[in-house]
Amino acid sequence: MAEHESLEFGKADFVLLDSVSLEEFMANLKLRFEKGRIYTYIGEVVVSVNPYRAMNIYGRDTIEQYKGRELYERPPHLFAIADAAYKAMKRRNKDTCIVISGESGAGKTEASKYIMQYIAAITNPGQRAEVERVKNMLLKSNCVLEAFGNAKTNRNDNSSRFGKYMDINFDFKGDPIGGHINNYLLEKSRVIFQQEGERSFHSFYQNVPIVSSLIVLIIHSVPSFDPSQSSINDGADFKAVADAMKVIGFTPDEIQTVYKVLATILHLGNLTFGVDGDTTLIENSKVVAVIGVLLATKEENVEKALLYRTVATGRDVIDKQHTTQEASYGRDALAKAMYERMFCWIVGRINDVIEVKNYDAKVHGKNTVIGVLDIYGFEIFQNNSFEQFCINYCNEKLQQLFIQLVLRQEQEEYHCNDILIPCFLSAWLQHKGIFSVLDEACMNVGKVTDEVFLQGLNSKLAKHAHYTSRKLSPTDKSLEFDRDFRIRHYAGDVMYSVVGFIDKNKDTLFQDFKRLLYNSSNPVLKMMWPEGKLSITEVTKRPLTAATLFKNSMIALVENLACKEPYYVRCIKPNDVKSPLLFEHERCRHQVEYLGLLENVRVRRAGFANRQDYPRFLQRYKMISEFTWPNHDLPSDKEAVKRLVQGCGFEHDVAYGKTKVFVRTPRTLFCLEEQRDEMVGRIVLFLQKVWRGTI
Ligand code: AD9
Ligand code: MG
Repeated sequence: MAEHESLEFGKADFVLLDSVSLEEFMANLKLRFEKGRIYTYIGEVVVSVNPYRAMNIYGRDTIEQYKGRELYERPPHLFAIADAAYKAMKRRNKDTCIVISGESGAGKTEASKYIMQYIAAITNPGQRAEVERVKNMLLKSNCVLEAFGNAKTNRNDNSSRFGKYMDINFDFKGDPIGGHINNYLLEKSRVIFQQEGERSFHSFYQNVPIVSSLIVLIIHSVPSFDPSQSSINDGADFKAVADAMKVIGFTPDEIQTVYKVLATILHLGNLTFGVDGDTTLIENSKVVAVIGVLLATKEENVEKALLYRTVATGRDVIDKQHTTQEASYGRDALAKAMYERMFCWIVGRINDVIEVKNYDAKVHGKNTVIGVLDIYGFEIFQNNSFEQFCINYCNEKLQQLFIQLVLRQEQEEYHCNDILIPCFLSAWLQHKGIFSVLDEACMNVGKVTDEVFLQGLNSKLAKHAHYTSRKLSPTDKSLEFDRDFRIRHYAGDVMYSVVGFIDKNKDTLFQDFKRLLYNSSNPVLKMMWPEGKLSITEVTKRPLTAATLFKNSMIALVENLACKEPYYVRCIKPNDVKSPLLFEHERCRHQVEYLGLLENVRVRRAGFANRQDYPRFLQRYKMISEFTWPNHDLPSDKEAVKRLVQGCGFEHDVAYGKTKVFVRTPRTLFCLEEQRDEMVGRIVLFLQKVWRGTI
């Protein structure tokens, strides 16, 4: 019996459970996890449980086993999904996408890397140099983006603090010829603040030796920065990142500028302000001198940008002095903005190198795409702020898309093939309104505070079943402070503190800083800040808020995914202590429920496990029936398929749509596959005998 059918490892597809109940689902998931079978199907969806240990299942030999195979021929694996997406793209010219979801630490980023490695391994059999170059760039880009966009959090030592969608473009031969990365909202506040036990972005720690030496060289001063609490091998990672940046084609000047930006941010962290009478001043002015050197600008320009703001009043332009509070706000905004801008610039530079150039579809055929989505997972921390709200909103959006694409799409397919299935869909919440209340609050003239925003939420969402706050539920003990509000997300209740929402949404960076950076004599830095070119009188437009930008980028992302053929990986985190042995039942059950996995199984079971159009089905199985091998004389392929199925005795498990045949359970497919294997074996044997002349 094939391994994927063996009971010892549980059911390889949840559709095969004897009955669909949460208990059975959980028992199967646990059994498989304990037996080291971390992947299980629901039809074509892969459910993955983070093993928290190195698994010997991603090597060259495993890749070979999955290459070109059908989904059900091998035990469940990410490679099978990657191969299915690849086949759909290559054989049927479909743009596909692989959406990887699950909460923080569930294994999304690791999965996305294995998928990319698989695609790289199975393509370019002709070893074309240009394709090899592209593949190498795509793989190397992961390493660079992780260094600058990931950080240790209390949920995950390598947590993605940005969302990433990567398109891989293929030519008519099915070889990668380029790609494009879209990045979504980096959690830049981490640059200036980390919760207890967390770290800033890996890049700061990896580059400590080089950044420090750079600073010592310049001014003999080292920023106070604590690179401790490292469970991560920063030294080795540094080498890998430096190498990857070189391979991608970052110039030495560009790499130096990156170090200088990191060093500047570290120094900004040491900068403090004081007052002397009416004058705001910088207490440690030596730091300003260092920053001036690092940014290739005059010390006095740095000082002025930190202490004054240029404002236009009618026709006059005046320098208005900051209060210490404003100056501190400006300093932090500068540090965050410099990091974010550098990150986006790095993504842009990678895109310059990997983007498809000189591709003429008329000459080369259609350029098809596989998209891989790896975002930050749903998260709840001790303190949750604007960033968590955006991250959780993003996860909510993707969950909605899953319902729409996987659950609803199945239904639609049966409808248009005149087959009806019952509806098991549950209604998930849509978080409408919070972003617009936030934007409204930010638009107010006069003093806008977080409290005003909270009042807005309280009045707009008072009747919303999924929203509450201390004001609305004064007796609720969990809402400890006046500033707290709580949202019931699909994946759990999250308490947010309203503090900082307005500032983070407005995301103001004084124009003076933009001009400072644009006027740097370092051309790389200057390039990162083109808008600094505008003078104070030319800047009129109010920039879009962070919430609006994020929401728009999410809408665009969802539209992009929705027009591709989707493949899903649903990741589950088995415990909170990163243990390879612990399957925390309650924790896993919660994830199974909110991911809608049981609904997924029900829809799939009530519907059909597999569907193929008649010619494809016939092509694959025609050798197992005397009525269809080598050719049939029936009036249509549909009739021929019916005849074939009758002959095999599977009629009870099959339904016939207008254009497609539907097979209810994978077991039937396994049997068909086995019979096919046997027949192919016999045919080969027969032909060998013919050739040898023994027949
Ligand atoms: V977050 O939303 O970015 O915070 P992810 O991306 O879901 O999160 P990640 O892939 O980073 O989680 O996995 C977390 C850790 O689990 C990894 O650093 C590995 O130590 C571990 N992991 C995850 N998947 C595997 C795997 N297939 N094999 C071995 C794994 N270890
Ligand atoms: Mg991740």
